[in-house]
Amino acid sequence: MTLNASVVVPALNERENLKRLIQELKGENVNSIYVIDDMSEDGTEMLKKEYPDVHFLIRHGRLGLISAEIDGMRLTDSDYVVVMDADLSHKPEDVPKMIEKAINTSSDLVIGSRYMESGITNDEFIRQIISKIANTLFRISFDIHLHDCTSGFRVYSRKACNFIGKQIDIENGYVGQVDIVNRLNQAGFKITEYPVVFVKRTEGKSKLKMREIVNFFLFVIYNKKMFRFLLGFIVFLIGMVILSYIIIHFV
Ligand SMILES: Nc1nc2c(ncn2[C@@H]2O[C@H](COP(=O)(O)OP(=O)(O)O)[C@@H](O)[C@H]2O)c(=O)[nH]1
Ligand SMILES: [Mg+2]
Repeated sequence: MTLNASVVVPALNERENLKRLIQELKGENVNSIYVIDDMSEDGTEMLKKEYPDVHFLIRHGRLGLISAEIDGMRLTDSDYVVVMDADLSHKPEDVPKMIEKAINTSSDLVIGSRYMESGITNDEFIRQIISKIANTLFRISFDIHLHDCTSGFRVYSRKACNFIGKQIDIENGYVGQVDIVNRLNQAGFKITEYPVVFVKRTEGKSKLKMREIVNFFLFVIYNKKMFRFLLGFIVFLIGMVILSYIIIHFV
């Protein structure tokens, strides 16, 4: 049975990865695949001829990861929209399982989670550390108790897509992933996770730049709760220093 679901794949210079991904996705019974390409220089556009049944949106210049995902959501009216990376880090075989989870639990967002029980990642050590710190800070700052809010492997319900499509000021870089989780959570949408196996890319390069990581930390720290947390921590440290001084000199 074909699932009433579309897959949206943001892609920037991922030609070889895309070929494999499209082949593998075709075995997973989704009803359409949308590739949102930001004028890649590696000939990704040529794949349009090779795969006439795949929809390609070629945008004019690098317009950003989250805007690519949202443009993809706007192009389809399927009940569910799966968003996944082009680099084969996200396994197509998890797609139907994540959709099933969305249906069975009436979730508006199912996050493919690397960090919940049974989730696995073989990503580079330093990337795992950054990703785990990012998730922990987000959890503390926004008080959202999920394991992997930075994951880009997701299933959205139509209702969630319509909601996201109307938001005009969502962060456009990688930090947009947590911005979306926060907005959906605040609006009362149901969010669950599904354990996935994340596989480190073997072809092409990551587009994650230092600037994106800094943006993420600024976003999390600017949130009032994190600001209060940091302020509390600094006051605590100053208090400890004063107390130690008093004990050493006067007691
Ligand atoms: N269309 C589009 N795709 C992007 C952009 N930035 C990243 N991507 C794609 O988004 C996905 C995730 O990016 P990736 O570099 O793998 O991020 P990482 O897994 O965090 O290293 C990949 O499919 C990229 O090709 C962008 O600005 N525009
Ligand atoms: Mg990747």
